[in-house]
Amino acid sequence: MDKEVRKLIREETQRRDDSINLIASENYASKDVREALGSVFLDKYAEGYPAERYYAGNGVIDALEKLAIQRARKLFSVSSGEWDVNVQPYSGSPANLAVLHALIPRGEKIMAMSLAMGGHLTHGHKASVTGKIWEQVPYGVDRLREEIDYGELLHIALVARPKCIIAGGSAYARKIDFKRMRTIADEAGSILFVDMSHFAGLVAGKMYPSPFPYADVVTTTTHKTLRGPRAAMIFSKKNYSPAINKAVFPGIQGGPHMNQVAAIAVALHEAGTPAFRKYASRVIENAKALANELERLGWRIVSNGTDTHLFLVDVAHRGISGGVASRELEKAGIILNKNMIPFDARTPGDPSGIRIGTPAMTTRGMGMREMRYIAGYIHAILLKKNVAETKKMIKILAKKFPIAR
Ligand code: DSN
Repeated sequence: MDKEVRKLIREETQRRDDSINLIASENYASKDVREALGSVFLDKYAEGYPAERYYAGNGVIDALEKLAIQRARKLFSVSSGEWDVNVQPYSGSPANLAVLHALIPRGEKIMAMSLAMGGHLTHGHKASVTGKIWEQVPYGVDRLREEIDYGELLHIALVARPKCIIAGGSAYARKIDFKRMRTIADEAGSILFVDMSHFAGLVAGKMYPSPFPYADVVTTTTHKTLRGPRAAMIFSKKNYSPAINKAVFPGIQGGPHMNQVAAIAVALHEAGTPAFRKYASRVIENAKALANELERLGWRIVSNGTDTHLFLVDVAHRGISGGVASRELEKAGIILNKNMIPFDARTPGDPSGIRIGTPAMTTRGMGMREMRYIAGYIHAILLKKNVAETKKMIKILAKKFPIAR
């Protein structure tokens, strides 16, 4: 293998082993998922869909894509009579773009949680192409509880009459009431589009409400709580799927990355096992334990806690910016990201919060006891107490929970 790249792989492996990863959107895929990614499927062109390819030699590829689709339906308990699945999106951003491109005429309104309140860039933020082609009608959380106010959402939807309403985001710690979102979408005459990227693994593990009984379209990345490869899927009701399939290919993408599709199939199988269900439950248990301990140590947790794998800490409440907090923690071996909190008085470049997630460390085998240690380490580093000693303890703890190879 190329010496320089091998050296970098070794360094990255070391960095990971030595640190505690609390990035809410990251996880560690299994050896089987990685093997599928590096398999022969990586260099085959397969533009088109099963039995309708533009290149020859795709018999096995067709079987692979159909297997991934069948496993996706099985995992989320959706029927082939009602739902189609597209497993070709390269990642979450093209998946979301494809849905909008397929279903929403240019210039129309899409209603979504604003990025600053916990939404996602590709839900119509002005810096994203989705915010340039479509007009975002933002919604957020209420000031007091920092949770979605469904009454306000209904009001916004009835005034704006958006073509679609997007549920889901990247920094919202509470359960989303999909049934109410459905009612609101129906009253406003909107499509209900759920982006479950963050919590898909929790849905698969039956630890979070399923959006499928209520949504028209569901997108998800496959590498977050679902613990698969960097890729995405789109589930759509039959009446929407022809347009969505065309939007993915040839609308936005060329040949699908069939090694990703193979790895998705592996991950979907893994996510259907009893062990994964236990994993999903522990992810949430760990997030709650970490949030509770931080709260006990005097840190303000946005929305007072979490129902999921992630939560936000308002570090500005103690006079520290999110940027400084994430930098200091990184130096000590705790990896997470700075994040805007609802109604943030600071800027996205250096916001008031940090986002903390437990999927990765739960995969490495940590439990609630370790979460309490980590809370103590975060507390010590941010308040500059026993920094040198704490750094050592962080490294020792991280090393006790190596990444499976
Ligand atoms: N960047 C991802 C996250 O961190 O939530 C979403 O795309």
